Amino acid sequence: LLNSTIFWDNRLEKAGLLNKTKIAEGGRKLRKNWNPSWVVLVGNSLVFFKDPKSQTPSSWKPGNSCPESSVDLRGAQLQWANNLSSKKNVFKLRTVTGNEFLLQSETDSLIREWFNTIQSVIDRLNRE
Ligand code: I3P
Repeated sequence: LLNSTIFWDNRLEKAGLLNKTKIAEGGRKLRKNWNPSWVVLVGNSLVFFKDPKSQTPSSWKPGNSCPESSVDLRGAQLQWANNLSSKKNVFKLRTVTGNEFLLQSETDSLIREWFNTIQSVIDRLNRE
């Protein structure tokens, strides 16, 4: 556990609570289902954890908690998507496999930070 914790700490870019809904799976449209999600940007992946009420910044680490899903950011596309929701501060993440997520926060500065950080990881992967 200690080694895997150190591994995660070294690759951790960002973690926090966002509202999330998946809107497409493999290009097929899904019905929205907004839920708060503990979101962790680590290495080349965005990892989602359920039940944020039981999550703390230490409890999502390997061995303590099981991720709900994870997204490979290589080749992914990010765009602001306030046209796709009645909520404010929404952006869309589309993976190469055609999975699409909306992520949202009521806090303007927070959602901008998430957008910029995820975009910088995508840009880094595109340069590799
Ligand atoms: C949806 C729900 C979503 C809403 C969506 C509704 O209804 O209200 O919150 O998305 O709007 O269809 P239901 O619960 O009956 O599925 P936003 O909150 O993002 O606006 P949409 O169909 O215009 O995407």
